[in-house]
Amino acid sequence: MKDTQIKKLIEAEKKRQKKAINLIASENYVSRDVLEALGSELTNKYAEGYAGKRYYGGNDIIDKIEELCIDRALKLFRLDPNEWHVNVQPLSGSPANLAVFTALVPRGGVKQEDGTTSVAGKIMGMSLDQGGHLTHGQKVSATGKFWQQIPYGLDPVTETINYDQLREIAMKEKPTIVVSGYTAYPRIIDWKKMREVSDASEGLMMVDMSHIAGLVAGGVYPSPFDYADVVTTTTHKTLRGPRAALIFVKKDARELYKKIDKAVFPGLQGGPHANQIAAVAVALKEASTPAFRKYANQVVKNAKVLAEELEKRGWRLISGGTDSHLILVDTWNDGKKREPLVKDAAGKAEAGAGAITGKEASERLEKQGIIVNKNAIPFDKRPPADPSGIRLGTAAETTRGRKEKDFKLIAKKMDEILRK
Ligand code: DSN
Repeated sequence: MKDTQIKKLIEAEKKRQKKAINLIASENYVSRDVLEALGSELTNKYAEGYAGKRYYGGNDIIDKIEELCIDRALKLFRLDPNEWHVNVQPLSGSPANLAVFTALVPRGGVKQEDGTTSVAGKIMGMSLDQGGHLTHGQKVSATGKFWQQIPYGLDPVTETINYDQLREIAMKEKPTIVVSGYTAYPRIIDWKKMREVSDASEGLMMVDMSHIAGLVAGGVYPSPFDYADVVTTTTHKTLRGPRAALIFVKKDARELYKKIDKAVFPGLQGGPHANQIAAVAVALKEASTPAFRKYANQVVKNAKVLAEELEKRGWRLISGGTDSHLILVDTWNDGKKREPLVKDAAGKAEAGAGAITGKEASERLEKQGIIVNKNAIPFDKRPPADPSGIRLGTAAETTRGRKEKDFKLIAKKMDEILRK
């Protein structure tokens, strides 16, 4: 590279990534093949439209790449192309979710043929502070400005989803769409029960499986495809691909997929990024191998060990543990030091873990080379910029070959850093 300034910064970031222990739950390390596809000449091509229906010439090869990506996406999640459609063009997760709502949820303030003005449809989504994502209808996101969010949260005692409560909200509010799949929820989601919630409102069921897509592909987390109408996912978290997103849509008489394709292009995007689509195709092929299944299995095993080892040392975990790659730790514990749980060799108890805010915890860990993100915990009394917890994930370090014994050491080190 001739641009020495950028080259130096890339080298510095490479070095940082190599040295750090990366516990950011939404990050991973892609293969050389994925990087090669991303950095290829495919970036030079404009391809507005869809395969076989482009607005520019010279797209025969790009068509083949997009079709291959579609084929691989459906195969990976064991979907029949007669029953499921997938759009592989979304640039990332937020535009993918925006495209779904643009296509399927009525907007307010639009003059109708009969002279009346339309009322905005409702998106039922988990609140941000309970583990939901910005694009599931939060006020600060376009999805909360153009549509009305009907928020839901967790049970305050179990810190898990109370499906009966959700059904009641859905029956009362009648949202157009109910969104599940979260950004900070460590447990298995009962898709069948989420279907019942959508049915209670006679609405659509959308799953944003961004965090867990690699686990679903690897067969270690239940698949939402038996129940959902629409499934979105980013491709760069547990799925271990480039930054991009996919929208899967059930194909039936409602023809929702036609509306969604139109919302992606020309609704919200221009030319798709062919290099990104090729890189997604590479990642999808990698994710269909036995090695990836083994990887996904190890991700969950590692998360369980990390959770157990932290809990053993007195750290409170939201919902008491994890079923996935993700752990949410209440480091603040309402400002109270916890009872000591670990005894040293002489039988003397160590100081109790906590209380430390999420911000301070993440800063302290970073200074010692462990990267996490501060995170709100359900019913957090602290502000989002300095919340009560941290979020951890095992996908990235498992890619680097770390196993249970390594995560035991990581937990020990984290405890030593945070306890001081
Ligand atoms: N930023 C991603 C996450 O960390 O979950 C979601 O957008």
